[in-house]
Amino acid sequence: AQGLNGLELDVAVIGAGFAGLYALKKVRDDLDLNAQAFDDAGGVGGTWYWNRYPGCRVDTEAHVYQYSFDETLMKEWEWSERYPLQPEVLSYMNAVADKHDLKRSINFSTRIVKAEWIEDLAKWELTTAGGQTFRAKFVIEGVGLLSSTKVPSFPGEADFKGIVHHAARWPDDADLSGKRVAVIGTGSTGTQMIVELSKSVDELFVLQRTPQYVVPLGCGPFPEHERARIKEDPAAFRDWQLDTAAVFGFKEATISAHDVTAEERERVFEDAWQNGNGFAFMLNTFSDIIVDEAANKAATDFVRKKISEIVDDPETAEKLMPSDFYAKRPLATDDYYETFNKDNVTLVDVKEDRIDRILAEGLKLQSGRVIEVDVIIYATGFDAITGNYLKIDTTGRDGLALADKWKDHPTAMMGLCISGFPNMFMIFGPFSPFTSQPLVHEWQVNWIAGAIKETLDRGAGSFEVTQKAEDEWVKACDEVAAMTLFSKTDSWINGSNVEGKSRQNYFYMAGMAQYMSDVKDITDAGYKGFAFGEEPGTNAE
Ligand code: NA7
Repeated sequence: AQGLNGLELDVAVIGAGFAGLYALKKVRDDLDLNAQAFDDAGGVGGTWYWNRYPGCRVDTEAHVYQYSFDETLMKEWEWSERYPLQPEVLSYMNAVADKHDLKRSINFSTRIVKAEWIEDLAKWELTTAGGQTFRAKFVIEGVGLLSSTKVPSFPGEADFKGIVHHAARWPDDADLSGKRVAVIGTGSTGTQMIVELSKSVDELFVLQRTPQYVVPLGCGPFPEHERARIKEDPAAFRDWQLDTAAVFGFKEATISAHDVTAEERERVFEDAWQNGNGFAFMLNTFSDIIVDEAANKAATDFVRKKISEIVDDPETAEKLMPSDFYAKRPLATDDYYETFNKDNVTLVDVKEDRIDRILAEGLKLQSGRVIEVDVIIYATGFDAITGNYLKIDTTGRDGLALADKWKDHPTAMMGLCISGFPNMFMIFGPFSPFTSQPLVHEWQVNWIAGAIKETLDRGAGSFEVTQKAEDEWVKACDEVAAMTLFSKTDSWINGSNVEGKSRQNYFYMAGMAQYMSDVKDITDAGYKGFAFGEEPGTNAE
């Protein structure tokens, strides 16, 4: 098919998840530009298109995990649950796309594999997996923070006679009832799936490498008081949410864990446990859980005590107890620890006894123990933050490859731009605020649209952040992150889950309210630290 060959766009949006959908809407309808979006998936949804594993649900409250740009929809949409299951999130995203007639501008099943800046034209040339090429003046990448899957490779994989699934590539026709199943990984994905699968499979083996602190989620019907708040004034509701540090539906605690008695601390943790939500347990109990080792220990002692109370078998309880800081992406899943009391669930500590190889009948551990299963499921996570950008072979100014720029120590400006890559924007790229996503995507997309408009209004050919400004932003981010315990704890947040990846800070940890203020200062100062190049592009200094 002729298809995309020769197409000339104002804006190419890569991705049709929460980020890409709104970016398309914004530039196509509000800026009235010639824009199209591209997605590897067969429909909208991004993360929510791919992640269909049993038990998959959003663990951020629905009232913050939605768009705010369409106030009518915000008032009319009736979430059924406080934390909706994946099909409900996906139907919401389809409803948004349909209402705003976005699908006609989205090329589904179309993976962008290459992006090259053409200096003479001041345009990007994009190539699809099918080998078609087209051009766009601007590129907006809404490719996802957590979507480049990471699957370990074990010897003997080809020998396995059973079925293998990856949580983020779940087939609709998978039926595990009555089967013997091994789940590898106990992060957000693994914990949700483990609880759900334990209800239907014959035998479930949980292959845990590093235990994590898992608090209850607190599932239930969508709270009526939040519905009332939204209906009354959607914009005010949105602004209130954004004016927090982490945008998880609450103003973070301001009291130190040291400033209350031991009894009061216990009561605060117990209330948070009963109410559910991982981010609330971490950030809305005390102000210093993520920065102060003693405060952090108070939280971890509480969770360890819960584990020993809930789990019947003391040996299993011991294995489920983490010993590192409570400073990873906090997990929240109802009935997680209770699940290990079920007769059909077995915890296997694969840190103590590593997975040696795969056999025809299952997994063999280093001790020689064989776990016989019909199904192996990988819930082993993602090459987060930078991974999906690097899957696109991207070359910027002067032949600079993104893979080279990011080889040793990735840097970026405000999570939005990369020096050397003019007219290219990211949504929630590296050095974005550490927050929940949809409302922050909107805020970032609005900024991107403003920058595109400014570039066009000035008659400029290109818009690019200087290396100096980028370095300053990263340095400031690093200073704040170094004060947190996230920097001392291995997880995808600092890249330590992927072998060979730079272990470093990747986030702006000073919170959304401060982020908006910092970005606004830069913008109001005439895009300080950015260069507008002539049309067609010239070298920006
Ligand atoms: P995570 O949180 O990165 O969790 C991955 C899990 O897989 C974690 O328990 C890992 O153990 C485990 N893992 C990874 N590789 C292996 C190998 N080779 N052997 C055994 N176990 C392994 O990914 P999720 O998908 O759960 O969640 C990602 C984010 O999506 C989440 O934070 C939310 O924001 C949404 P490890 O801790 O590395 O020892």
